[in-house]
Amino acid sequence: MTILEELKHAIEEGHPGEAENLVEKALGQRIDSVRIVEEAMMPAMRAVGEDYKNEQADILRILAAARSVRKGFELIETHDRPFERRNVGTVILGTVEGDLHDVGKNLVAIMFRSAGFKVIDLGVDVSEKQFLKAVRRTPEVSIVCISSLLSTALPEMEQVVKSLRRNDPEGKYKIMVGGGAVTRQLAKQMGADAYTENCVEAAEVAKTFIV
Ligand code: B12
Repeated sequence: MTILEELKHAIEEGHPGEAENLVEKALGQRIDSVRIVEEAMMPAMRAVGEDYKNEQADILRILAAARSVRKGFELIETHDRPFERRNVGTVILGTVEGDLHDVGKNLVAIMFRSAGFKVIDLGVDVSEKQFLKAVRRTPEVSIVCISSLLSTALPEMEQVVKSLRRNDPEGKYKIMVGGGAVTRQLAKQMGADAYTENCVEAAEVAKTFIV
């Protein structure tokens, strides 16, 4: 088994300590953080999500898997900090109010940081007010990213998009939306500038917004 296969397995089985060691080992071997996310973390969470859907995994296993990813990306974040010095642009990111899912959002943050963006992560359950406060406090912001995994949180997401737009008549920042509950069509209806299905594409599209 390659180290990334071992990591994927450790996440799927929900072993945070092991996942942390393997990420450390992978970084030590100079394996790029984008590959760690793309080839181990994303497929592992996808597999656990599928198992959950087919009732082959319970909430405890999902939480253990999510904790394993978190442990891993805490390490990646410390490792990738020098990237921020490139400062391609500033991104504000958060999961919308009512929604506590953060695994996907955190992977988005990693991808953006690896691409040289400064990321201000507002966390989960972020209200419209908090998004607005963050953009007002950050005049250099180039992109606002909103994540939602719950269909029930979509009206709130739309509200945040509309209110961010009203706040920015000159179009200084772009708005990107994503997460399992969002589709390209919904994103368009909400008036977002972009939607992508995964975090790797998200960082690629974001780069096209920076001139
Ligand atoms: C893990 C999980 C949990 C964990 C969350 C742990 C955590 N810290 O995040 C726990 C157990 C706490 C949980 C709770 C709940 N969950 Co839950 N959960 C999941 C599960 C299994 C996996 C989600 C995940 O981490 N996916 C992996 C990541 C990597 O994928 P992702 O988030 O989609 O992100 C990727 C892309 O979407 C994209 N992306 C993400 N954000 C953004 C943002 C932007 C701007 C862009 C461009 C891209 C982007 O990049 C990421 C990487 O490529 C899904 C099932 C599934 N198959 O998705 C259900 C699921 C999301 N949960 C669901 C539900 C209903 C709930 C609960 C209400 C309880 C319940 N009945 O299960 C609560 C809600 C709590 C709350 N208020 O938020 C439903 C949602 C249904 C719906 N459409 O509304 C799902 C789909 C399960 C299901 N089939 O019923 N959950």
